[in-house]
Amino acid sequence: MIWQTTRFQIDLARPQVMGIVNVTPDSFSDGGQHADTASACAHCDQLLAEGVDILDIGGESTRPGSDMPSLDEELARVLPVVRHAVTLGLPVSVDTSRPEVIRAVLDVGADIINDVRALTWPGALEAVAAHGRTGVCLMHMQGQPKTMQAAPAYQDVVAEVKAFLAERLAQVRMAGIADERITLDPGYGFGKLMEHNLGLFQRQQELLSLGRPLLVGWSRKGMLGQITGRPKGERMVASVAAALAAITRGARIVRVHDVAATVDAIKVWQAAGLAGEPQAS
Ligand code: 7PJ
Repeated sequence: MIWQTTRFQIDLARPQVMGIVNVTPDSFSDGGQHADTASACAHCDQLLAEGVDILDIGGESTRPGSDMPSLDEELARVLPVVRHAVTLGLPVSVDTSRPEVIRAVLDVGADIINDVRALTWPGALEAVAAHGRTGVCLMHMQGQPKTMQAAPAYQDVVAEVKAFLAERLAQVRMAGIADERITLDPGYGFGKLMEHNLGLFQRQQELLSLGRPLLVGWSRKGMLGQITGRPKGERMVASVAAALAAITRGARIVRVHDVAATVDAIKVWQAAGLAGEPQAS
């Protein structure tokens, strides 16, 4: 399978490492250490040196309980970093839900829109559809970041996530976005308790029957803290293990903070024959 993006056709025969570049003062996992443009750009360079396949730049913290920045603030955070990242010769994804931000970053050459709200905000779908090749990741979330962990509830988490992604996939196709541009994400930690995350993870392969590659993010998330008892700064090993488990369960792109470690782990997984093309179950 390939993932069509603005400038690159990403070959998913090998699992791809998407490296996280947060440009937020309140980001979930790195305490806002890349909040200024220069350090975020330097972080892009660092991840490139570590072997990252795709950069994912975000200016809105979507950690549980967080507020949205203003549009101007989000643009001021993201645009200069995207301008730098597109000079590095690898696909650049931008984590945003706002149509104005989508248009602005596509105008400066971004390759992928990664939307935790699956292009549900008015105008977002049209902004992506207006570009003929831009890639998109559609993620499931129950609720909104501000309140999503207050009382997540599901009858059948796998069925509900799958139905949501199927519905978004249909809408996105109807807007004229070709299948090869689309990846799907179950949205671990987004309006999900431990039991929901684990239930979804155990049956992750069922999502492959939607026919699109899966992108997943476990990196440093709360559930890994619950499992290991470790604070955010000490979750690298847990995050690498989760990334490998996700690949084994059919994910083709893993969104991570710890790029060098994940790249090494995937090389071993591949050499061992454990990272082959996934099968739907
Ligand atoms: C995800 C994301 C994820 C996708 C964030 C964090 C919270 N985008 N953006 N999937 N998580 N596609 O990094 O912990 O899981 S922000």
